[in-house]
Amino acid sequence: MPLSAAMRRFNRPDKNNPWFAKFKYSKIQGLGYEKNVVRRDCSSIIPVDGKYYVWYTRARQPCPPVGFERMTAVLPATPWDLADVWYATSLDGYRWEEQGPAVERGPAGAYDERGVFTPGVLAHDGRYYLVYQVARSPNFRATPESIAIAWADSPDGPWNKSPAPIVEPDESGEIDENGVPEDAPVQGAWDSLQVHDPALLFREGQFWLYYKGEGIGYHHMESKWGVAIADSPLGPYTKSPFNPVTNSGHEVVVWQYAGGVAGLVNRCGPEKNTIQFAPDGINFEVMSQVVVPPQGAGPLHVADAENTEPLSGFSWGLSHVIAASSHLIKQGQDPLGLAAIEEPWDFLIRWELDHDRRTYI
Ligand code: AAL
Repeated sequence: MPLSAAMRRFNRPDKNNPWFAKFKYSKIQGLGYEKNVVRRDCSSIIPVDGKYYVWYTRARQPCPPVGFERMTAVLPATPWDLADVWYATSLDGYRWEEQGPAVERGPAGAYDERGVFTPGVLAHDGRYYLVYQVARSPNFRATPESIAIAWADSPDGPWNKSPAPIVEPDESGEIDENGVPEDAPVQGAWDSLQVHDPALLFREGQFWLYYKGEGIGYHHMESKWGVAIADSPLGPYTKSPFNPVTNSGHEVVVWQYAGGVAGLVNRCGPEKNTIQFAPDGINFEVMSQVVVPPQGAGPLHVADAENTEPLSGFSWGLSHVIAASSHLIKQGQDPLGLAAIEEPWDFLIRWELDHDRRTYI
């Protein structure tokens, strides 16, 4: 049978592809919708002594975000402004108990004065490491954001912060007095404005910190991922000369499989909504196209050696719902009753793989 080009591409049997994923979503207890409280951008989930632990951005805000033009010392510019990293535990992955802050904003003048948010976690050699975004004050759209780290001997803390950020934006590019990064007269590198969404993996005896970059002179939805590598968890981290390692992707979601690194590439760029795999951690290839993926997802962490299938390290977890513009509603699905929510307070839900592969939608 002759095949058109489109049908030759479609012929790739995604339904039988072990990298293909569909998702089911459900409400959870303890981290759900709450007026004036933002919960979003969770870490991966790690099991410790029979309990699941998760870390996430948490902000109590007096009003919905007012934007960068109107923000003040107390009025938030964005849902993740004026936030701290909190954590919660659960026995079953559905009923969560919010435990309180793990890492909080620093004092006036500190590199993390305005916000600590969007954490990733790594348990390694009996220690726990949280990597997260930090924002300085004042916080404008053009203020660089960096990545910092804190470590503890227990997942319950106390956490010891690094004296300085461990990954900074590239120094290229220039923004003019209008302060609009997209309109910058001199374009910078792909990660010259902000480095975001850190996720830390231990592989081949080194610490691989994947992150999202946004650049001066680019639209902020032109984000891509890079990686910075260190011999010790606290650094120093060196950015890979191959960066960026993806041409697409927003929040970073990575897991280990067969000695390589897999990732959910979400929301931004020509390869959005794909699962990709790099056997060497650098050279990512598209393995499948996925349907309605979770936003800001944190999967249950599974050790590399136990990941027998491509998606064993990406089987269930938490993710956030941007209440005001839920992608689920846009897709014509509203299993969580989001359309009824009046005010835009982001919250966490649970996702899991949907093994019904009969349809793509
Ligand atoms: C998220 C993440 C980072 C951004 C913002 C909060 O989805 O990509 O954390 O800074 O949006």
